[in-house]
Amino acid sequence: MADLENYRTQLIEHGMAAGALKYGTFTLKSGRISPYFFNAGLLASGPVLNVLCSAYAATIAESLKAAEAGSPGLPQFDILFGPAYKGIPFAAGTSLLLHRDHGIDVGYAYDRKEAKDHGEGGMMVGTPVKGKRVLVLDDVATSGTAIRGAIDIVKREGGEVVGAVLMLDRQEVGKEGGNTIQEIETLVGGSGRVPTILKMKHLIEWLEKNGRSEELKNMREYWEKYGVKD
Ligand code: OMP
Repeated sequence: MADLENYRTQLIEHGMAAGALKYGTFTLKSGRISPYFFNAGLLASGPVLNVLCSAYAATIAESLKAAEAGSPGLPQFDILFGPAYKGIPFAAGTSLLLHRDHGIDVGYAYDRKEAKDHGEGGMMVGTPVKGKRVLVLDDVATSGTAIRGAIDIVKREGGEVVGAVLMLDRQEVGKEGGNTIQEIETLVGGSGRVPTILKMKHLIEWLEKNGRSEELKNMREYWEKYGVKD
């Protein structure tokens, strides 16, 4: 737990230093106008990938342990699926660290944006997901459209999606008008099945600690409009 808290702070600070986490005015995929944006595609150096994938691996390991102890959490799984493009290096790095740091051995897989019509062909690369228990790994959830798309890809390929892990839960209202994460949890089997490294509340806590009052004001206003309580 202490490790995870440490990773959260590092991820926020590395994210800001890399220009991945920005404060300003941004139009989101869902059309919402947001005072911040986290572009995981800019988490693209050895040190920052180390922080991010270590955080994904610790989040997954902790959630598996919770479920083993009878609390809500992730069930055992066989394959980590990272949707193209941003999810590809993250799923590969996380499967490596699950093995090295946690003794958890799983395959990894990702999709192609365009089907390959020669050689092995098809839409998927990596460990075949057909008939396997799959954990979907994605970057950010706002209204839940992107993560639903990734889940659909795995299902279409015959995999059983048993959960999802996210870098950032923006803690917003979902497509069905409820809590996005709860909506996705229902889709993949229930409570505790969508652990996340960071939540919007962690970003707010960091801004509070660091006296960033202008950003805080905008974040709180946005939260009033689109935020959901835990
Ligand atoms: P939903 O599909 O609405 O959940 O939005 C999540 C997707 O939006 C992510 O997969 C990103 O493509 C993008 N996004 C970010 O990357 N970072 C953000 O802070 C916000 C969004 C967004 O557009 O909502």
